[in-house]
Formats: sequence, structure tokens, C-alpha cells
Amino acid sequence: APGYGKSGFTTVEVQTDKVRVADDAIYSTYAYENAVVEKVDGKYKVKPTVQEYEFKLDTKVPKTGLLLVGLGGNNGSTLTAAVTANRHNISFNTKNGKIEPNYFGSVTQAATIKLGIDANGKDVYAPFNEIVPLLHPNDFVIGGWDISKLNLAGAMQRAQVLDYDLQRQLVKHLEQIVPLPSIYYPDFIAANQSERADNLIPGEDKWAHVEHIRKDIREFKEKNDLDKVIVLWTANTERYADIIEGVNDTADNLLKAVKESHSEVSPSTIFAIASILEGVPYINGSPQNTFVPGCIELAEKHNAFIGGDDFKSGQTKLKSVLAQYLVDAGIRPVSVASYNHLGNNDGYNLSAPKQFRSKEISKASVIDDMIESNQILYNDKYGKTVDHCIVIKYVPAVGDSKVAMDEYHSELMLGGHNTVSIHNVCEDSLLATPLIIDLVVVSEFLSRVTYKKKNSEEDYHQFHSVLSFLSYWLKAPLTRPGFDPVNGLNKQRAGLENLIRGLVGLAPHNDLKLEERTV
Ligand code: NAI
Ligand code: DG6
Repeated sequence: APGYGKSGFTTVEVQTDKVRVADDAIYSTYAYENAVVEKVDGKYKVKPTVQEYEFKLDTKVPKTGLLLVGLGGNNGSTLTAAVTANRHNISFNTKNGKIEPNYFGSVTQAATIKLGIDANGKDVYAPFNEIVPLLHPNDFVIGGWDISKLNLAGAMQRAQVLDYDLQRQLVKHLEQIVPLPSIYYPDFIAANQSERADNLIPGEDKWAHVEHIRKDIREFKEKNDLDKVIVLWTANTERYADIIEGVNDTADNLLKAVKESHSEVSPSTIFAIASILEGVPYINGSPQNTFVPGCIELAEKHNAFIGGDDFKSGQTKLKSVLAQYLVDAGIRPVSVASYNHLGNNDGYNLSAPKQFRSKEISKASVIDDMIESNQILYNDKYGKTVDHCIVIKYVPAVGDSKVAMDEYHSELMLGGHNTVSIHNVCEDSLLATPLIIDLVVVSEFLSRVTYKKKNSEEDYHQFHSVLSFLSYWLKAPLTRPGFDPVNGLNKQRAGLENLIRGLVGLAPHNDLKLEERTV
């Protein structure tokens, strides 16, 4: 179809009086139904609630630039290569035959959403990216920073992710792309990374670093004539920053700490601050606590969007389905032992204890909401925890093909046990790169949605700064302060799909199938 594979291409038209389509926006009304629950004397008092909203989705998809921190890494180079291969329709030969470029593994580019049923009651699905106008990855304008100055052709070769015949054809497209110099505070990433740190912004003045990054963002925007820019961290995992009163606990203290070049301000927080001050969404694909309390407050003050933490790509994504299945089936997981080994530069960096600890925290948090959801299985009598053990080992020989082995040991009826063992080879960067695409496409989309309560005189508001709608792609979803994260993959997906459905006038998903079940 004309426009297929381009930003803004849609094929779905919903015939409803809940929606008004104008030249530049779709206006919809949406009844948000929920229930307020109080537990009194062991009984649940439940009050159904309805709040009507008016949504506005700007339908003009802006020309958008993506600035990656860690552009020359495995994910950064694979993302740039994938977009280039798709944009130029570069197919390549492998021992299994010819491969056409595609975006498999990306929800927005390769998954569907159920719209409804046909005349015979059969489900009908539309491509995820054809319901509301979305940015297409072929239109991404990509740039970014890296502490290594290797150009993107060299970075792709160093990563050893793509087949040779594809690499060979991409070299001429990628060799002109050279990462911008970046910020390097050696204490935050593993000492073994110093070997590649040859592309650095000079000096130790952290406020000057904020200003330097802000200038880079502005220049990239101007040079490429962009309407919008999104910054995403896919650089090495940093150690956690200590949370210190007076340093990073409030927005003002954090800015003061940067101006004093305080040692606990990490490079990733500098990038986040610069993005927030430029009003540019900032997404954290790694596990470290970039978003210290002061940084979240700063984003709120500036109405800037932030999202994180840590791409949920292979082992943890499976965990967020499997643990949910067990608990929802009334089976009681008592231990989850998760082991993996990998041989890429990420694994090398994670072989240092402090960086491993950041990853351990994000990998371990993923079953918290499932345990919390079932007080029959997890309570004072049986215990409220699962023995959750995380091991990561660096084995250079396996390169980017990370091996993950998991054992889920659970209690069944009457003292029985159920043990599920999984062996999973996650081609790390080929799993993670489509997540970057989705995080960018969905962040850009969310930044075009505004809402107000029905019939209110107020202007439309944008969503809260913390984009927890992105949780599906993230191991340890950042949430608005005071709210708990949703980790279960299906719940995360349902929230986003229902938003998209609501914006075009469709009710939330409904699996009642009464056409079949009533007579
Ligand atoms: P990588 O090690 O290949 O790439 C990281 C890049 O960041 C390197 O090129 C390095 O030179 C650069 N870098 C380090 N500090 C920097 C700084 N301050 N500024 C700019 N560049 C800097 O790692 P990979 O595999 O691309 O992963 C990137 C991040 O994504 C890691 O933190 C990893 O833990 C995280 N991640 C990766 C997943 C995957 O499946 N590949 C999944 C989940 C998270
Ligand atoms: C070792 O676990 C390396 C990590 O960076 C992972 O590759 C990455 O966090 C993906 O993790 P997962 O658990 O989603 O496969």
C-alpha cells in the first residue's frame, strides 16, 4: 500500500461517535473504569469507579532524531546497521539462504493488536503500527556519543553480531558515522573498559559537561532539521550512585552537586539532566540508578519525559511471563535460580562486582509484583519471598550469544513439587536492538498524547514525566514516585494496547467471547 513502511501509515478507521478526526489530531472520549477496594474485617468492599477522559493525539509524526549514548557498542552498532539495512532494503546471503531485512523482535514493527471479530466471529488483528500514526524506524535520524571513537562500520565489525555478507554491504553506509566524544568518569564503569576510552570530552567540570551535551543535542537537531530528539542510554552498565542527602535527593541539590562536580554524579545522570533541560525524552536501557530522586524531580519540574530502567530482552522477559503463569495458576514458586554466561563487551563490563550488582538488582526485581499479588501463596505462614539467585559469568568464546539457564522450583498441592528448567540462547544484541526501536517509537507516540477530564475547562495535559507505559521493554520499570511497578509482561502489554485502542474509540480488550458462548 502507498505509505507502507513510512512514519504515520495507518489502515484502521473506527466508526464511532467517541472519536472526532481533525486535520492534525484525533480527539476521543474514554470511560476509564476501575474499582476502589477497601479491606474491612477480612472482607473486600469494592466500589466500581468511572472517570471519563478526553484524549487528543497529534497525528503529525515529527521528523525525529535518536541520540544513543553508547552508539559504538553492540546495541548501538546493531541498531544503526538494522535501520540502514531496512532503509536500503539490503538482503544478504547466509548458509541458510537469502535473508530479507526485517524488524522481527520489535513489537511495534512485527506484532499485531486484536481489533475485533469478523462476521463469523473470528478474531481480526491489525499490525501494531497501523492503528495510530507512529514513527517508523526507517525514518530515524541516528547519532550519538561513545567513549570509543571507532566509526560505526568498525564498531559493527568489533561487535561480531551480524552475518559477514550483511556487514560487507553495510560498511560503506556506516563508515561515515563517527560517535561524538563522551563523558568518562572511570569510577562508574568497570576498569577493564579503559582500553576503549579514546574519545573523551575533556575536563572534570561536570556542569561544563552538562552544557556540552546540551549543545550536542541542539546542534544535532539543527543540523538534521529535526522536530524532535530522543536520547537513549545504551552505554555500559554503571555502578549505582550512592543516594546522599543534600547531593542527589532533590532537583535543586542535584544541580548544585553537578555545579560542584560532586563525585557521586554519574555520566548517565549528566546525560539525563542535559536531556531534561533540553526538554528531550531520556530513556535508560541499563540498570544503574541514573534516575536518582533529584533527577526524577527535575524531570517533573521541566515536564520532560524519562523512562527506564534496563532493557528486558531475553531471560528476564521470559521470567516475567513464566513466574506470572505459575503464580496465576496457584502454583507457588519457592526458588528461581538464574544463571547466564556471555562473551560480549557487556559481559566483560559486568565481570566487575559493582557493575554486576546493578544488573543483579534489576534482574531480581522482576517477580516482585507477582509475589505481591497472591496472599494465598505468599503470607506470614508460608513466607513472603522467593529464593531468587542471579549469576552472570563472562565467557568470551560465546560472544554475543548469551546462554541463559533457569530453574523454577515450585510447590504443588499436598507437598508436591514442580521444577521447570529452561535453556535459552539469547542472541543478545539482536534481542535488545528491536527493544530500542520500540522504546523510541512508543516514547515519541506518548509525547503526542494529551488528555483532560471530560467537560473540564482545563487545557490538555501531557502524561506524567515518568513514562511507565514503556514498562513492557524494561526489567525494572521506573514508576512515578509513590507507585509500584508492574512487571508481568502481559499486564504491561495490555496497558499499552488498551491506550492505543482507546485513542481510536475502542473499548479495552475483552475476552468474553459471548458470540460463541451464548445461545
Ligand atoms: P557494549 O559494551 O557493547 O556497548 C556499550 C558502549 O558504551 C561501548 O561502546 C562503550 O564504549 C560505550 N560507553 C561506555 N561508557 C560510555 C559513556 N559514558 N558515554 C558514551 N559511551 C559510553 O554493550 P551493549 O551490549 O551494547 O549493551 C549496552 C547496555 O545495554 C549495557 O549496559 C547492557 O547491560 C544493557 N543491556 C543490554 C541488553 C542486551 O541484551 N544486549 C539487554 C539489557 C540491557
Ligand atoms: C548478562 O545478563 C548480560 C545482560 O546485560 C543481559 O544480556 C541483559 O541484561 C539482558 O538480560 P535478560 O535477562 O533480559 O536476558
